[in-house]
Amino acid sequence: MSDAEIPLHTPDMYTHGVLVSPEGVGEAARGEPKVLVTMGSDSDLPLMMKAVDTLRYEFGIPCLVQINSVHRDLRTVVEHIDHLPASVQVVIACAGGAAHLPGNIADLRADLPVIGVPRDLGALNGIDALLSMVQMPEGAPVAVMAIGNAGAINAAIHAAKEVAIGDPTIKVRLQAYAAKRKARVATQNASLTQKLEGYAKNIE
Ligand code: RP5
Repeated sequence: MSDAEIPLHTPDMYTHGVLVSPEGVGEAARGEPKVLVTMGSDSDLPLMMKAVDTLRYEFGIPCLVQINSVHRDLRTVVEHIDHLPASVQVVIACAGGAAHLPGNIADLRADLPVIGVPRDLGALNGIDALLSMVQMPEGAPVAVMAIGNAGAINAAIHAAKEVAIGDPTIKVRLQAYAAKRKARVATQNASLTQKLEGYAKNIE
């Protein structure tokens, strides 16, 4: 399908979810969502924007962003997750505290891989969310990332790798992303002499 043929997103296309693509947000977005990025509260959004932006700008993958709270409105979560667009191939789910959202989705959707992002929140600073997600009993797996920002970005990369299994263009973008990371090491090595001289001056 060429870019011109990809339909513009219309507001009634998704229930309680917002499409985000490289072209824009909501009505300005294009394409079909390949990834669901969901979270327990919009207070998780600053963290999950790291995942949304990585999907959008690094890999050009449209995603559906949706709030799903298993402790405030479990029935709506079931409704949403049962009726995801058929184009969704992988779910990224973030929560803080006693974080049941990713595990619940893993049970509701036996057909979709679920990636969990523990939010660094509250008295235990994310350790509670990490353990709630990673200690899923047998049968409902959640691929759990690191607590916080690194976890959100890695969730997007991992989701892109899953989408790339059936889409060679995403494979190319993953390779370009890896090349950028390698270039950063080369740049650091190139400026190392200067930095070491700076440290030496401070000691003298
Ligand atoms: C979880 O409770 C959410 O995922 C969030 O991390 C946490 C706190 O939510 P708010 O009280 O900020 O809405 O369900």
